[in-house]
Amino acid sequence: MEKPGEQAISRNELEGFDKTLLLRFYHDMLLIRRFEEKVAEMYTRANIGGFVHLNIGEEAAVVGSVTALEPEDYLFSSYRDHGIAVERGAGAGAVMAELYGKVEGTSKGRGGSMHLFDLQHRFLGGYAIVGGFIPIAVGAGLSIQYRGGKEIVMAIFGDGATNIGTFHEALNIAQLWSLPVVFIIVNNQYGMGTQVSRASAVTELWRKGCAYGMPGERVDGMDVVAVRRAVDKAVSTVREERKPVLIEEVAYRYRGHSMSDPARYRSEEEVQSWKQRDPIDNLARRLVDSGLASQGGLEQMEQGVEQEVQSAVEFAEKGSFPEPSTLRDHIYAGEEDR
Ligand SMILES: Cc1ncc(C[n+]2csc(CCOP(=O)(O)OP(=O)(O)O)c2C)c(N)n1
Ligand SMILES: [Mg+2]
Repeated sequence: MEKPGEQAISRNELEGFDKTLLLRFYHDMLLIRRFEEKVAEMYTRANIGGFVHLNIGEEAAVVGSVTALEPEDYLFSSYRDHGIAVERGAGAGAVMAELYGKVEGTSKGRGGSMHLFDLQHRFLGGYAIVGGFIPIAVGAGLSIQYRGGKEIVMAIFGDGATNIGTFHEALNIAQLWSLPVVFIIVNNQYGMGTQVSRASAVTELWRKGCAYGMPGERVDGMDVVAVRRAVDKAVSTVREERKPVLIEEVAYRYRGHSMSDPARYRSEEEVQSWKQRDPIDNLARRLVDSGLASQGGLEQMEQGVEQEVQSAVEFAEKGSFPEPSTLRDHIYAGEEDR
């Protein structure tokens, strides 16, 4: 039963966000959820190989962060990148094809799950080394500054990455040289099987920016509106003042670290307690309560999303595997090195 005053609260929470944008948030989060569920299914059926890390549970963090960027901005992410690439515009079909190892994929079938890449949408990867790409994102910021550009860079990584040396080196240089980078930590509580409190001396991870005089904040990563509000603020600081900001989005991954992780290091009660705050259900309830959408309208949107995911699978299945003769194409080594 709804408590008195709840509607007014939901309206207030959604203030400043128009209906079109809120419905887009709902659509995009649902698309990521259904896409990832399909990836899990296709992995189990051995249509997808290698390692696969899903964004399920982190949809609000992905959508609230990535939608705050302009098309000319640059985006980097860890290997947990399917939802991020889809949200940036790479296309569910091209991302699925990459997971299938097909030439129609974002990296011509050579990268797979952890190495999605889409230059056209300025999504510069997909990196498998924890924390390894954070200095590369800072390098992109330096390049923008050097050219006198107006773009900014966003780097999205996990809680575990904040314990890696490169994170600290990157934050230091970004602040020292006033580089236009939004650093986003998706704190999903674990780095593989290790809880944040067992790996990090400081558990409010955004505070790590204080060591470098970098402003930041922590936000509820299960609430897409809260995420987008915080990231909007960070993006405008970075864009206008040309200096970095660190945001921590507190979320949870519902599945194991990768498809091969049975997640025995946490209790079912813990997982269920986070699912109570599911980002998609949470937004659906607020949309309906505030009269911005009807239950029927949301169900119709869900059918459309399922169709989009089905089309992505068909696109991937119709695609072709790279010809063995092209094995040495698209690599850095020159002709003389082959
Ligand atoms: C430098 C490095 N060390 C270890 C690993 C193995 N490894 C892969 S993912 C991972 C956990 C990272 O956790 P986090 O940064 O919180 O990201 P999440 O997977 O939770 O999104 C580890 C230790 C790696 N890929 N790179
Ligand atoms: Mg983590």
